[in-house]
Amino acid sequence: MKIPTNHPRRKSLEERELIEKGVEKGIVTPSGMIAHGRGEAFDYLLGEKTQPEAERQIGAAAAVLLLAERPVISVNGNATALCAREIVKLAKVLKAKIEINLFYRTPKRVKLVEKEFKKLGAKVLGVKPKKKVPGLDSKRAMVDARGIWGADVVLVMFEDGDRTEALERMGKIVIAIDLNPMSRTAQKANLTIVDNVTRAVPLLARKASEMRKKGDKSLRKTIKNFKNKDLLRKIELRIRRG
Ligand code: PTJ
Repeated sequence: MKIPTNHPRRKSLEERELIEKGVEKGIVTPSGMIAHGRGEAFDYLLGEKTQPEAERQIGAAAAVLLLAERPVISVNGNATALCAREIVKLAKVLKAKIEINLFYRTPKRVKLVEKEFKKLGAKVLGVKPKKKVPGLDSKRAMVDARGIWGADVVLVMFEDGDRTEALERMGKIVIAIDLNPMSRTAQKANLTIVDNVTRAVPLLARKASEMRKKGDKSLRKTIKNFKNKDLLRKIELRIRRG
């Protein structure tokens, strides 16, 4: 389908196409379409734009990631289909590693996701993970010894909640990007960005690139008064009030 350039929901339709193509290629799992639909509904309620609260969350996330010693960006099928290029750019700015972590993990899907990142010149971890996150039953427990296993800060998206909690039990700081401020992931993460990954990831890269010139003291000041729950409540109210 050719989407007219002046279509009011052009961006959202383009994202839907990326997910559909991802499913055709086998990168996105069929349930990923349902996850995307959930996100689309919340994005619609948020006016399909980055809200002021999300801008604050992005600023704080940039500071935490820049202060991290071993940051890792965890990617799944949906994230790959929607914004692999932007994830690679973000990883470069943050000097972070990228690790594949799939809920519906199959060797074929892992290869396909790896290939997408290879095309962009990026090396990814998590292809043959040997470590297991304690207390997790799903395949999401499988992590790379050189990546998430030893990371101090993990950026997650399209998460299922359980892993966020399990990673925090391991002493890691978890930053989540999730359009639903009420989801378990959003509520459990140390820092949540309530925005569409297609906007949040490039904004985070831009913000981190601006902020990396600042010293650690200034970065720490950015996160000093950050209260995740307060901002989540504000965004929830924004959605409820319409
Ligand atoms: O790991 P995979 O590739 O095997 O796939 C796992 C899926 C995505 C199927 C699995 O993690 C899943 O079912 O996810 P959920 O529980 O539907 O959670 C996805 C969350 O991401 C929901 O809270 C959505 O609101 C949110 N979401 C959906 N689309 C976006 C989004 N958040 C940010 N940006 C989006 N574009």
